Amino acid sequence: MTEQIEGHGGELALAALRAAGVNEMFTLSGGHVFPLYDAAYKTEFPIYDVRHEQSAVFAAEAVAKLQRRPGLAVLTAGPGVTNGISGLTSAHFNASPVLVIGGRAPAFRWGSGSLQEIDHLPLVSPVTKKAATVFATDEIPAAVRDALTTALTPHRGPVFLDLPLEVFFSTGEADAPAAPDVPVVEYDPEEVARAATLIAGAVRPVIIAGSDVYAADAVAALREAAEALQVPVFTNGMGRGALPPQHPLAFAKARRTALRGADVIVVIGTPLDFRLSFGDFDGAQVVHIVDAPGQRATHVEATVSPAGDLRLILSALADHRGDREDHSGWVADLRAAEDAARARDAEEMAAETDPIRPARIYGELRRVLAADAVTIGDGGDFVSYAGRYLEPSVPGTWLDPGPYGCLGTGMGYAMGARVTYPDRQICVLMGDGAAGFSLMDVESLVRQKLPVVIVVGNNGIWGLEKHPMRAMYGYDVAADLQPELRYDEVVRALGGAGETVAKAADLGPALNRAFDAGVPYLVNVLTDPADAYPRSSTLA
Ligand SMILES: Cc1ncc(C[n+]2csc(CCOP(=O)(O)OP(=O)(O)O)c2C)c(N)n1
Ligand SMILES: [Mg+2]
Repeated sequence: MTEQIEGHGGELALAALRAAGVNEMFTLSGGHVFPLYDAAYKTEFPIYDVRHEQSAVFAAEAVAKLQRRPGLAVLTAGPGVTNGISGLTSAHFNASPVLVIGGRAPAFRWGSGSLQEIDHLPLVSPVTKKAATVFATDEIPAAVRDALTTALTPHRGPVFLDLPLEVFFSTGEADAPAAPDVPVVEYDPEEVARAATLIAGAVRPVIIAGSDVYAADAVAALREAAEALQVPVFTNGMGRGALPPQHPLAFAKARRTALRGADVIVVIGTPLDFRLSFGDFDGAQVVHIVDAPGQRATHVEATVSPAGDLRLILSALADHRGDREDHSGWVADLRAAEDAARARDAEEMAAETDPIRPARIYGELRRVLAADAVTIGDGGDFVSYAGRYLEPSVPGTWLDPGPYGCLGTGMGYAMGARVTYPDRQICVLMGDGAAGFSLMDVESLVRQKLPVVIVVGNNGIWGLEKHPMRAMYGYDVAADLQPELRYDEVVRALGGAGETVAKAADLGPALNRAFDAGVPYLVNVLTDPADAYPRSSTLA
């Protein structure tokens, strides 16, 4: 007979969460969710609390992204849940297995006007894989397990459950929950064979690998496939670092040359979206390898689009034994373009300008960041530069907001990263505009002894908007911030530490102090407001 468990709704939910390998919750207090706190408190399950619900969801998302297991945010009914919606939406775009458990006004008097009474489901359904209300206490463990199974099944994504007050606080019993049993998405070997033949027969093939490759734990298989077929690899999102920068097939800076010159472009584990010119590559054939059939592009037709478990598909590509074109000339051409771009970047990263340009900050950061440091980007131009100048060499160390591009991930992602890696360097690269969304959560980090380093590129403007608006209209509005604002003093007031840096020569020592501080530390770098990240169009 299956073992039975008994307890209130919080205890039953926690049993299922533990069984699924969830190790912590991120939350902001609300009476509707007290039973989960009670269950956690009594069994020493870690609770991390924040100052805005979106930070709780972003923290859960960072855990999910980095650890490839469910991240949990617990949000109170009504405004708690609605404040979490940008986080849920980001998780939706990033295919992150996040579970949000919401409180909910009592079901027995629904419609009578209880405090914070709103039906969350219509609000969260469009941005979750599954959203449901659990109406019986006994059903909570099965509902949690089902939700987590859905979240973890490729194509992954967030899920939402809410529990009416009386369901949460009542006592029930259920079978002891088991871990989710995540199905393997089977691929069509025929399609993979066609893809392999196309890539092997290409003269100038290119691979672009994205976040789902890391999420599927397919990094080693990617490397094997690239090596077997001798294809240069570019990465984005959580795919960054999949091949170390020294690898002969690892490329970052020759992307434009590669995409213009390629005859076959293999896009793996990332959508054919605006970051990849919507899959339109001037006549090159496209192989789009996705983790589930629903991820195949509908706006553009790939030559072949295998769908299924990415590790298995990439291993099958690595095993391809047919004829192969010699790609060495193509790889050498790209290497020359890469080296030339690298030399230009090196100059910019060493530039002695006054005011400081963002490139120099990254030049200095590269000296102090350890290989396994987690870097987090939250901002506009300042983060575009981070993407260009920082080169992750360990997979799963780069957290950008993803294609939804939501500002405000910074402190939440930092919290999730610190909880994941108590001993690594965690470094948030933040625009001064972005800082406004989450800096108050430095208080949460200080209080819960979660030190991180925050480097603010302080140009006194919403740079990524101001420059394009000026270019478009000849003037700009709503794009200025207070120049030279002391964000470091904000962090000090919240119990952390920091300093302002105005001269390039002072950057290195400041960063060293920051990583040695042992408390949240903000390095407020005054940068040149005239500096604009070179891009052809921001609205494409
Ligand atoms: C929540 C949210 N609001 C607005 C935007 C639009 N937006 C994108 S980048 C940007 C400017 C960011 O400014 P800052 O963080 O100071 O970085 P900078 O570009 O100045 O380096 C804005 C407002 C967004 N992406 N997300
Ligand atoms: Mg700015």
